Amino acid sequence: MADYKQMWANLGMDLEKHDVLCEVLPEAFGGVYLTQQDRPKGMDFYDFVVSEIHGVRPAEMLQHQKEGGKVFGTFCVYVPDEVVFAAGGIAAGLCGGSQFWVSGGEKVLPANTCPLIKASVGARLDKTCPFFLIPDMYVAENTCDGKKKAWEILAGEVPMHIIDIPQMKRDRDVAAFEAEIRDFVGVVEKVTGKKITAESLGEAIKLINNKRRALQRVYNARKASPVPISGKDALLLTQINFYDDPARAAQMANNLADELEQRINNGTGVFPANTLRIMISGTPMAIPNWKLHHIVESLGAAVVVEESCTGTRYFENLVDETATTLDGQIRALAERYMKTNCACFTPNSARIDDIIRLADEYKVDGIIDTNLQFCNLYSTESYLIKQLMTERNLPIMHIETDYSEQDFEQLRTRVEAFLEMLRK
Ligand code: BJ8
Repeated sequence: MADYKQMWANLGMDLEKHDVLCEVLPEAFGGVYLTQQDRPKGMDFYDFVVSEIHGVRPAEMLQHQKEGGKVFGTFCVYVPDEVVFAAGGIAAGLCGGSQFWVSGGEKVLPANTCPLIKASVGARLDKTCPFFLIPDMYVAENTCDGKKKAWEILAGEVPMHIIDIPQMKRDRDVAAFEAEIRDFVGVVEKVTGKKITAESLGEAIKLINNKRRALQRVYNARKASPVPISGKDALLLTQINFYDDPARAAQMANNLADELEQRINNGTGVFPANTLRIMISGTPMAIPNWKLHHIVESLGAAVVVEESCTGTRYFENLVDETATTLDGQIRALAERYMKTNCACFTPNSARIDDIIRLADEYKVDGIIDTNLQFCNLYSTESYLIKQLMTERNLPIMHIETDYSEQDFEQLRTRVEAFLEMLRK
């Protein structure tokens, strides 16, 4: 890795503590990723990004700020990145996925808070992640109780804009979200000092849609048997797409998709054709949370799809590109984002429909429905999901876990038993 020490020092990072992370991450990544056989060549780019994880993209963001641009850190897939890019800003997903940051969050949050929130708060307060220190503004939302209270703490650190996410999907809720996006346009214009026009928003909509289309191509390739890419690699691609430059992200994902489509033509896969095909549904897996995928795939099954915000929810729906006025574009954004099926909505039956549809499209043999510990929303929703999947004879197991390694062996045993049951 290039030397970024000065850049980190200028950001006010705790270098000593950060060194500990820099020591453990390559080993963890090597053990989980570099031991895989026959990985697509297109994954080299993502391996490089991980090898420079706190260097190369943060340096680009700082350069952007030096040139007068603004950076917005985001925490949820309901934040419309298009608005930020339309004003010449950079939007970067910030959710923390490492146990390393959890203790920092526990200093100020109740212990029974989900690890994603604790890690996100800890990464900022402990000053051990450049991504959390660079943004001019955080953009967050009130999807769950843990998040909305945590943002009040982080608001003491960074200017914060909260988007009010409706909890139902009636017409008036879509209209309310449209008004939220309109407000967000005003906030972004104020922070960046740039006017958002129908032209710039139209271009940003295409930019982000193109990234979504590229991810759709990669995921479509995962429908093939033998599957041409591991679930772990697909997850890494999606995780990196949250903060990479969107044009480059689309290009790299398209390059990977070209290779995967070629593999399908040649009948080449990373697992044998008769490998068990698993869907993982539930809470997002922020980088570097690869735990469950690693367990499943090291037991000889393939994760072929993720029904999550680090999976299909991130890219399945496109924004309508035909609107030519700002009003029309903002309406199109509201309609697109409100199609996302987060467990913070009630009812959320469209998520269950999605799981059934994805099980069919990706020809899955079994579903692992998972939630991060203390996530009441997804944990409660798992009851109905299990009931409805069982009615349809779709084998399913539920897992609640966190970022630690403590339950690794226990999870491994449970997943092994589930896979054994599927093999019978
Ligand atoms: S749209 S899933 S990214 S809120 S796991 S922090 S819900 S207690 S992450 Fe999410 Fe947006 Fe929904 Fe997606 Fe709270 Fe649950 Fe923790 Fe969660």
